[in-house]
Amino acid sequence: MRKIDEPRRGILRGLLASLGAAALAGCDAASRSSWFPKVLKRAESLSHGAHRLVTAHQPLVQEFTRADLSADFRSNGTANPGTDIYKSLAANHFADWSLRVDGLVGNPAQFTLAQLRAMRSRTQITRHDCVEGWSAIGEWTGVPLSELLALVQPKDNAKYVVFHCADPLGGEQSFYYESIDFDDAYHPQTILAYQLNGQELPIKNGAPLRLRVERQLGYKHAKYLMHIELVDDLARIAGGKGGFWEDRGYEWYAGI
Ligand SMILES: Nc1nc2c(c(=O)[nH]1)N[C@H]1C(S)=C(S)[C@@H](COP(=O)(O)O)O[C@H]1N2
Ligand SMILES: [Mo]
Repeated sequence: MRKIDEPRRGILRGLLASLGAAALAGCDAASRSSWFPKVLKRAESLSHGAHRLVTAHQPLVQEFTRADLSADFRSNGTANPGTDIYKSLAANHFADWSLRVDGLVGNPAQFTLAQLRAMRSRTQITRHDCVEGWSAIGEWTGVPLSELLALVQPKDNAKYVVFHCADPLGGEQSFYYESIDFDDAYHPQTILAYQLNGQELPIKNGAPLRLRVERQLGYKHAKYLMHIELVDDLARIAGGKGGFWEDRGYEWYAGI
């Protein structure tokens, strides 16, 4: 039988799980040899689907109860983007805001807040850890990033999800941005949050929409989302290191 290399074996395992053991039970050696190359071919074209299946079963980070909530979820970094565009969006309660999702996708799309709110939601009480030495526990509600990705259909060469934000933290042309890989993108606790502690997301915490990527440190949790871009390489974006703080020396991988 053909040798399978390690990364592909992981993908194949996910695919096999989805096909179900029953389908495999009746295979004799002869049929397996004609069936096997077909599965490999399909695994390649389905690599994001298979990846999603595998990643969806990764362990969750600890979740807390309402009794554990921090009295105030403090703001860090930008507390208000303050640009003319952001001010006019906020003045209209973000009714004119929409999230663009494009790049290496089969089906580029734009989502209004109302559309995001109508999608499947997840609520989670988690602890946020900032490298500056503080933590806070908050209850976040939002749409799983995996739901959005299923709609836009990532191309097989897409390797990272990049989050472009509304705040020019580094001066006029230097907007906050972040990026994650698909292990984090498909993780069940990775959501685009529009609520904090059951209320509309406050401006100080990233209104109208912010990323929660719970296995990562605070700076990965991009606030004030405007645009999500799927790419195969981070080198072409801003300073090339995958994030506003990464371009200034922080580690790209900030996870557990
Ligand atoms: N757009 C944007 N996202 C951001 C930041 C920022 O300044 N701008 N700061 C990051 C850092 S360092 C932390 S700790 C958290 C803070 O989130 P909070 O303001 O809700 O506490 O947001 C992260 N995401
Ligand atoms: Mo932070």
